[in-house]
Amino acid sequence: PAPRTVLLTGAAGGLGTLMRELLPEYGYELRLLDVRPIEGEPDAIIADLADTGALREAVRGVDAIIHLAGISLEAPFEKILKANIEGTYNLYEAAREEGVERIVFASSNHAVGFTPRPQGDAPFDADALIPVDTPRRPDTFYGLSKSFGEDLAQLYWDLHGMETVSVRIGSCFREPTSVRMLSVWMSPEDGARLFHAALTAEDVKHTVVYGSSANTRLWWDLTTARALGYEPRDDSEPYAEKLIAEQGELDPENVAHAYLGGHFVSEPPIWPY
Ligand code: NAI
Ligand code: 15L
Repeated sequence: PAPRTVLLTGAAGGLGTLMRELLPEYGYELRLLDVRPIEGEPDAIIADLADTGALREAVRGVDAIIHLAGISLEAPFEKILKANIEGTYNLYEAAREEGVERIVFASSNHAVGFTPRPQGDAPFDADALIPVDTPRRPDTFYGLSKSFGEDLAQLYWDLHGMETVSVRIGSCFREPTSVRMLSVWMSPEDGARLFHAALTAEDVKHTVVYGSSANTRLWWDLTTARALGYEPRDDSEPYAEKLIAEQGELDPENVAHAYLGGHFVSEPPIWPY
């Protein structure tokens, strides 16, 4: 049966807020968790991913988990270790102990951020698109923690039969705000479509997918995402003219434009907390 009750970790964050708006339309009952309180959500579970007792209670009885909680930018290794590496392990252990069989893991393009982007004119040929099995090349400790999360998911499938869809999200915001985002943008509505597909597709084992809309300037291969039943409907192209007029085309000589991870490879944004 399709999962109904879903634990959404990181529910106070940007993507969590978007998914709180969009996922109930698909019939999900969301249980919310974050270390920060969520305005207007008095029933949300306020807990740190370090709190194994709270996690155990939070996952009890849910059909699936969408795991968004964690540090979403670059940070000192010790902080990434605690929130993203140990935190994700703690969540998987709680899920294993409570018999939760499906997790959707918010991985990131930064797990492969040091992969050179396709060069030349978009749209790129299918054989130029970056496949999901490209060697992982994290661009930050942050990206490294997402690489760990994907391996953890594989281990929990192989060892315990727990299924995960690891979604290497591009940039999921209301609108694309940079020329790079024209290639990696995932509209919130397509994000909800992809999470729904990841929650309901059968027999996913551990599947890695890229998370983006069907952008004209797409850099990566959406085949594994589409195989889950995901049909993206949006394309960043209507934003292209304005963004390129403001920012110029991507410059092949600029290191911050040369890789999938964009400016994360040279000047990553730092987690402010
Ligand atoms: P965000 O920073 O807005 O939200 C993350 C949430 O996790 C925050 O509300 C924060 O309070 C919570 N959190 C952090 N550490 C925690 C801990 N130890 N215990 C419990 N909660 C904790 O990030 P955003 O943009 O909403 O991203 C959500 C997830 O998706 C993150 O895992 C991020 O790495 C991933 N992602 C997001 C992308 C995007 O375009 N928004 C792109 C690629 C990946
Ligand atoms: C991410 O992984 C970040 O969490 C998000 O804030 C964006 O910076 C995104 O990648 C991106 O690559 O644009």
